Amino acid sequence: MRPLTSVYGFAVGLAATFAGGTAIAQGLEVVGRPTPGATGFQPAATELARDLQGLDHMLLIIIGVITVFVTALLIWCIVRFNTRANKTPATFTHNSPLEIAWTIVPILILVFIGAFSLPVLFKQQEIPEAELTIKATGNQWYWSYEYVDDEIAFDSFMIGGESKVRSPEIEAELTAAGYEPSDFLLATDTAVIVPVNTTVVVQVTASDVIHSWAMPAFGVKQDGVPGRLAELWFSADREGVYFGQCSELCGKDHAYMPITVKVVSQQVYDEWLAAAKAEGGYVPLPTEVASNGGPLTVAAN
Ligand SMILES: [Cu+2]
Repeated sequence: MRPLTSVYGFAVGLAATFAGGTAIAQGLEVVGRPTPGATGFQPAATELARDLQGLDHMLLIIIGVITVFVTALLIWCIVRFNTRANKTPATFTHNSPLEIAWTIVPILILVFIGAFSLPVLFKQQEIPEAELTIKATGNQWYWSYEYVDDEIAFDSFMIGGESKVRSPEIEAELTAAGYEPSDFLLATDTAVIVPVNTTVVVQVTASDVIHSWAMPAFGVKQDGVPGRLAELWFSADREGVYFGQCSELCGKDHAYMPITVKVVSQQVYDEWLAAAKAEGGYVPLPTEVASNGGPLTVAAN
């Protein structure tokens, strides 16, 4: 009986994997994208994102306990001390031990939260030495990227950004670029290509109004302000395709300037970089990239 159930479980798991839409774009798994109806976080692909999500879960527990405690206290007071249950109310106005307690306890809770949240904040804000520096400039309504040490620059427009309405033509365009039709509003014609496990520093600015470069799965979001150069950093530890969006209301097409990042192996990155340098701008990733990020090789036998 047991082998049969495990085979069944395996089949169900396999079916779920495919039905669940482990979408593959250009040989890379789409890891970071919003899920309709979901309320949780996208899968964390950086230490920063894991820290943020851990902090959020811890805060949820603390908030939950406090909410339950206050609600229970409220209900107890309503039931125990209403005029019918408590005909002769007490007349005291002070209770020093109680007042000291309800001042000290919240302070301790805040200090406890601060002890966990400040290190997370500092880790985001203290920019480490960059192994790769990319300048991201927000424009109305697209992003421009410069690989500052490699003299490559390109713009990144939403696929289907001209009409902004999902149509069979745009779906065909998405499919041709290696995306799912449901990646409409997220996929861009070019992508930020970065190697896995590499400290990437993104210098964020803008040319016209304030924009914001945000990548949920990396746990980063930074406003791009015209005339200023702000920085964010990440080191993605999982190869794949990640989607983000401009996160500062920047005009009528704010919703149509998404961000696509592809995290690839060092080898694929080096090949891409050489090709992009030779071209003097963006080149697509080699389409035959195996899901492990390495070049797809055909067995010789
Ligand atoms: Cu914007």
